[in-house]
Amino acid sequence: MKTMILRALPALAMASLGGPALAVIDFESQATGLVSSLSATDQGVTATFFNGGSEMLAVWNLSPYSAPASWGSRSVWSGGSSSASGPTTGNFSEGLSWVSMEFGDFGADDDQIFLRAYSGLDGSGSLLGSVSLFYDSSRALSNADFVTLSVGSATPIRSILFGSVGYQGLNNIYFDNVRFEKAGVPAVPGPLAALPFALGLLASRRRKRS
Ligand SMILES: [Ca+2]
Ligand SMILES: [Ca+2]
Ligand SMILES: [Ca+2]
Repeated sequence: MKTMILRALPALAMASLGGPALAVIDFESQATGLVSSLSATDQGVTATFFNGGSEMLAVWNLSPYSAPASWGSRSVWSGGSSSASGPTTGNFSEGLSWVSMEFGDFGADDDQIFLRAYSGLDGSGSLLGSVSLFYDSSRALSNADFVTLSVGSATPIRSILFGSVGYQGLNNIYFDNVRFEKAGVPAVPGPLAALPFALGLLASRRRKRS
């Protein structure tokens, strides 16, 4: 039994030093093209994105257009086949304490980019946070110029509404790297609390050996 605990210790210590894991949805495993909805899972939380109605999302490979390397080879265009008229929705299978997203496009239009968080699915319930940022027409992903919007809340976040008000007042912006933390996950992970005990055990075992 003690041997098992000792064997587990290095892994335990490694996990603790890394801190709480941050979920990241980077869309890299998605196929390019138009989709009515897009789902991805990380850290046990499934995120589902859609525009609703007949409006689509479009998965693009922006690397040939000199998008930032951190955007990889898959990103999502909120405007679908043309430009969506309303915000894009993101639903989460579990409540979150914090969510952030990266946005940008290739100049051409002024974009008022926004991210709003809600306690219910599909933008229902209480508005828990709202951020907005102006990304003028001179700014472009090809200059590694993107913006990151984030919202945190003590009440668990179950959905977000986001996008831009851009050309002709429509929602037309690329987004990528959706990061989030599950609600109720302590800042110090569980294994760290057990570490002093485990180290004490290790010390006592070493003393017995010597
Ligand atoms: Ca990506
Ligand atoms: Ca723009
Ligand atoms: Ca735009």
